[in-house]
Amino acid sequence: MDLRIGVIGTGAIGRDHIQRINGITSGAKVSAISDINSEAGKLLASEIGATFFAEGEDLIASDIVDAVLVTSWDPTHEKYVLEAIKHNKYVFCEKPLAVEIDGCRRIVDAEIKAGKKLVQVGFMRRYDRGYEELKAMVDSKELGEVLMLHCAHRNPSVDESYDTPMAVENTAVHEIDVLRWLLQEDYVSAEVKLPKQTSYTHENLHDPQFIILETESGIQIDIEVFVNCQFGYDIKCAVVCEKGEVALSDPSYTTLKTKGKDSTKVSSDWKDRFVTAYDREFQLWVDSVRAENITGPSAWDGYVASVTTTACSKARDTGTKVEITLEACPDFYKK
Ligand code: NAI
Ligand code: NAD
Ligand code: ISE
Repeated sequence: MDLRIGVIGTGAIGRDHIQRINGITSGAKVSAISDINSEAGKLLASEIGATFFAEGEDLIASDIVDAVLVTSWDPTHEKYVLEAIKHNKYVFCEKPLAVEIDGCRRIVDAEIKAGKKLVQVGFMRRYDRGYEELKAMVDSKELGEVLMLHCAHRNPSVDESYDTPMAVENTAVHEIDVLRWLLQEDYVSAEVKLPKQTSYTHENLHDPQFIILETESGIQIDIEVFVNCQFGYDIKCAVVCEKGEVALSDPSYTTLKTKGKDSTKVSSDWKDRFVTAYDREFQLWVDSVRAENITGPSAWDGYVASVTTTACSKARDTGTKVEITLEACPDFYKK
């Protein structure tokens, strides 16, 4: 029987994941949905033949839901993840796991108390072929030791609800997770520079921002976050090593030669740029839930990301270099 998934939050990414689960993923179907906007939620439920729940908590408790997907706004993630753990149900939570360190810690503690890995966080870049190739190269040591990384995370534009802290907490959080996975090292310090601003930003958003992280072995990482870059969705990661450099290339199926020019398309958004990564992420999540052995980014990874984003936010607000101190990873997450 298919795994019956209940989805909380049916906005941009919730709808995208629903289509993925029902159309692409094998072994799963969306059985229930919930959204704070009940009119839109009910309409979607009738279109896909799912049951609508006005309250996320009722969806989680329902016996037509085997596993939960949380794709609602960031501040709502924690309560739904904790509720799913309470009901001993597997839960996939879009990033960030919670908006504050304490919230992530409550989830880690609840999961350890439940005695079973139930939580996976939506850090889909670990499933992107480009990052996988970077990791294989780094692990092989063919280019010697890693010394520096130069990264960029550019979105074409954001709306007025996107503010200064979100550049770190909602956007750079992807680099923060995937680079730690790539290097297998934690961070020891963070700095954030606020360069000259683009005229395309708004009052509550300093755009762009420039983040500098240092890892345990001294690797220096710079990340440009520029969310009103206008020209497209552009992700860069160049790993500089002792004997060479390995970098992501822009995924593209074709190039166009015309009128004296040779050009390739730039992705328009995250849905397009990471489509294959999301597809793989969901297939592997469903397979691992069915096998009762979760292998993807854990609640601990969500917690470490939050410790790091909090340090970045402090660095930005104080204009200083902020040290990052992490307690030892619990044995529960080393299994
Ligand atoms: P959105 O604003 O398009 O959708 C959020 C939906 O959640 C809305 O339909 C809203 O009505 C609903 N909602 C909010 N609070 C709710 C509640 N308490 N109960 C039920 N429904 C509720 O936002 P978007 O872009 O879909 O982002 C959702 C989440 O996904 C965010 O946490 C974001 O960080 C994450 N995300 C992750 C991406 C990735 O690449 N992994 C890409 C885009 C978003
Ligand atoms: P969105 O605003 O389009 O959708 C959010 C939806 O959640 C809305 O429909 C809203 O009505 C609903 N909602 C909010 N609070 C709710 C609640 N308490 N109960 C039920 N529904 C609720 O946002 P989005 O762009 O889809 O982002 C959603 C989440 O996904 C965010 O946490 C975001 O960080 C994450 N996200 C991740 C990626 C990624 O690349 N992994 C990409 C986009 C978004
Ligand atoms: C969004 O929530 C995502 O997760 C996207 O991957 C990211 O590029 C974007 O900046 C976020 O707002």
